[in-house]
Amino acid sequence: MWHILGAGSLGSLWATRLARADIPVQLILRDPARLHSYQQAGGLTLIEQGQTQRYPIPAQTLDHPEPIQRLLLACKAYDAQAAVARLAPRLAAGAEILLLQNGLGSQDQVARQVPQARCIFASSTEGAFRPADFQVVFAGHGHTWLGDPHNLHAPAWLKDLHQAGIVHDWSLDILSRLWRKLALNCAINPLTVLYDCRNGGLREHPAEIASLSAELSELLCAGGHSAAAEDLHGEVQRVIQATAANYSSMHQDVSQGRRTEIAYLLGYACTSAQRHQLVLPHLQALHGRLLAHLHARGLPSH
Ligand code: NAD
Ligand code: KPL
Repeated sequence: MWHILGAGSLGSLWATRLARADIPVQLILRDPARLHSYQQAGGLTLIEQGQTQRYPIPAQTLDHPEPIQRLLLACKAYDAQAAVARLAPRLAAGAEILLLQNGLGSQDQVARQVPQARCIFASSTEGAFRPADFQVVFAGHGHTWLGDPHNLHAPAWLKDLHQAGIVHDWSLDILSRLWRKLALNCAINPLTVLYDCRNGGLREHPAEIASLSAELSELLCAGGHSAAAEDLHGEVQRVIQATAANYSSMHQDVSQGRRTEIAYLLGYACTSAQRHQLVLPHLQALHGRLLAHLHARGLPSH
């Protein structure tokens, strides 16, 4: 049985694909009001390549007594620790938690909160969004890497993901994967917010992209992730080119007045630089500009 916390974009994308493959799934929703709205909706709807299908997946609230053996945590990084704290009493012996959060920092917060559970980290390039409550559009096929920095042994339930068509690999160095993605996000997303542009608009700022990529590479190497630093600048340029017409996830959050995951991306990078006593002036200036920008719009900076 998979318990899935959060009927947002990724949680719904995973829940519907697992349910479609006849794998037992239970959704965990915040409170009775949200459970009631879900029941009124009659389930989760997946929209994929123009096809719409509703799945009446069972759901329960956070404080339901059923024990949890395997939890997919599909909330934002800033909600992860509090959500897990609510579920801690329900975790069975040997429970496993799959963490879908982008960036870094929330995984350690969760692991500290529930030291008895095995935490598996994920890094995903899949794309999904919610056109309405309890509906999800599978917008971009991608890949999900899973790994556990403390235990290289792959869990047997990866077969469920195969069965559900969730394209994935078990990674023996998930931290490097997460750092590489964090570096790409730090080089691209904040500038798209500050210049209010699509990713392709950054082609007009090659010097800034080059200095940020160089500083992020230095940070990755200082943290022992030199493989993740390899040709970072080249990959940043390739991602900008390949996603030129898209707005970055952070741009979408800010333009829709939503809280960003800045503390788990650029904030985490700057704190880590301080810890390594690195002086990274472009990265630190970018952080300052982004914080001021968010502040001016009344958005949280953590
Ligand atoms: P989302 O905002 O669509 O969904 C999060 C859901 O979690 C919301 O429905 C929210 O109500 C719920 N939630 C939060 N706290 C809860 C609690 N205590 N109890 C019950 N429900 C709770 O977010 P998302 O887009 O699915 O993103 C989740 C994570 O995946 C983020 O870290 C994001 O960066 C990452 N990610 C998303 C995508 C994407 O395409 N959406 C792609 C890659 C990575
Ligand atoms: O992952 C991304 C995002 O929008 O969050 C891209 C733009 C691909 C890289 O930063």
